[in-house]
Amino acid sequence: MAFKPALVVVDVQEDFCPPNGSLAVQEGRDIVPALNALLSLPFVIKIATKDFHPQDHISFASNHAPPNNKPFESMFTIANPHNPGETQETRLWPDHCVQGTKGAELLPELDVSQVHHIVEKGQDRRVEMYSAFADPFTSPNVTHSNLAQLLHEKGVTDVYIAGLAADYCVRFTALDARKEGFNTWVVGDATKAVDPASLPDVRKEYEKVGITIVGKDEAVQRL
Ligand code: VGL
Ligand code: ZN
Repeated sequence: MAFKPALVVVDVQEDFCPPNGSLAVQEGRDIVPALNALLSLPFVIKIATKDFHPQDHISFASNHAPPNNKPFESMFTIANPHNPGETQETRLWPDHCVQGTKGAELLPELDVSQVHHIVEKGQDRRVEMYSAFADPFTSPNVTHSNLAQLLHEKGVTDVYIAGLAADYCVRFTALDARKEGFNTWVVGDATKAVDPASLPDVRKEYEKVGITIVGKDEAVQRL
């Protein structure tokens, strides 16, 4: 099968970056030159995703009662609205990427002129949605983006994923890309993590399912 690569640039938004982001990932802004280098390449389709929450989103610590509402620390059990027996433990966050706010905007230095399509995710207040494909519930999912359909329609064989954050939205987007049957590549030096200490476990998870971490230069050469 011919090599038909797609690029997915995940959540390169003000709230995930210093200096002012509410959920700033350390050095989050520093990956933009690498991302712009990737964006200049002839991928079949280049996609950017945006975390795009309503103010009452379930992942915001501010929407929960004390004492279990500490951003970054508290966990919350979310039930699948379609199947209340199915639950997910999720981490609570500071308010971030609220629709219509500065924090939800893509970084102005990101070369969005190269982006063909933007996927917004996390709009359903009832569920967390790290993956750009769907929320984590499986019986059934509560919300889907049209991303899998779009990539399949374009005949994509390989999905290259970069952006923020390596241990959350990049990770779950990569896992779902693999589940959709794509050869899946995470461009490691074009990501940054909320918890860098978690990255060895993320790497093991990728190995198990056949996701490969590549360097940006390797990705550039391949294209
Ligand atoms: C993300 C935490 C909460 C991400 C989104 O983009 O990795 N992390 N929402
Ligand atoms: Zn979020």
